[in-house]
Amino acid sequence: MNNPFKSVPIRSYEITPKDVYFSRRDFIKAAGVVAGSVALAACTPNAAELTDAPEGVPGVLKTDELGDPANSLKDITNYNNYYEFSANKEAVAPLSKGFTTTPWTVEVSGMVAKPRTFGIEDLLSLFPQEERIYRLRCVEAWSMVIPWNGFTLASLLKLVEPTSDAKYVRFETVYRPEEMKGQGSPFYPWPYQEGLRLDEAMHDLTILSTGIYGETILPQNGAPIRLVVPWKYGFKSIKSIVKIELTDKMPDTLWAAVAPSEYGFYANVNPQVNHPRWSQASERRIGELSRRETLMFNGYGEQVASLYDGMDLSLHY
Ligand SMILES: Nc1nc2c(c(=O)[nH]1)N[C@H]1C(S)=C(S)[C@@H](COP(=O)(O)O)O[C@H]1N2
Ligand SMILES: [Mo]
Repeated sequence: MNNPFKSVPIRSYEITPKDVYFSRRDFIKAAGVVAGSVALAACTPNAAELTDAPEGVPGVLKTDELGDPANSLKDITNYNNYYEFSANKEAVAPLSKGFTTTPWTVEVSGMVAKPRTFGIEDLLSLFPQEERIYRLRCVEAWSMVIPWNGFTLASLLKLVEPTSDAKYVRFETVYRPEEMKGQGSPFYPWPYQEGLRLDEAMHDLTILSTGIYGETILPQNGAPIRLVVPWKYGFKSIKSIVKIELTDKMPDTLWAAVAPSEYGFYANVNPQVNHPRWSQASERRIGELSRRETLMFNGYGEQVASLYDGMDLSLHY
């Protein structure tokens, strides 16, 4: 075989239409050309990227508001950080297969006028589902573009009516060591927990997600419900949530407990503030060969920078 990458094992997510044939931008344009796009779809391993197409009609690649193509469903569901299952990103999908997600309840409590426990089906029927195509920037300096389905966290919080004392929101992942072998590790303070300041939680960009690419979200991505905060490092986007608590104290977080000098409470994506062990100035977009420059607030600065007016973001990392 005449494989130029012979000496290097190639993972499927590193093979993109660009490597195979021509650029993804040309690919998007070509999607309008029936014969061309069908031929290309046939020779690209990322054919799952073709979405929204009625049967027999060539699909259109989903893009975020910067024009960046969404990652394939295959990449999104096979390269995951989910330490409850494994610290190996490629092992999470097989290990989380069959994880029990029904029945499932989310308890919303603490400093609220109307505490309530929701069944997952209540959440799906109470709040209209939207699609949000967001970049997810992992603190480990890789990123993906993911078409989420979900609803704003604000719509849920408004329903339970936070009291005037509430300043923060604390989130907790399910604790189920029988099904999640990683929770047997003594090196982490389980269950996973995370937190947001109340104004961050109420921001319209902050969503709870129950789906990806219009399909029910899979266990590896945080089924049946997970947080997505697109201007923060991925670890803030806590998976498989069972508890949401309004509080007046800054919540402890799993990663800050493990390594406080590396993982702060804010965790805003910031190319100027490096991780103590590596640079945050650039990132590897899964599916691309050359690195990209990391954008301040992951490219959502226009919407969120004012939340941090007057704060020294190198101190409040
Ligand atoms: N409960 C829980 N939530 C979690 C994690 C985890 O290990 N456990 N990993 C976080 C990290 S580091 C990232 S980058 C994202 C990855 O989300 P994805 O696998 O859906 O892309 O989930 C976050 N949420
Ligand atoms: Mo991450």
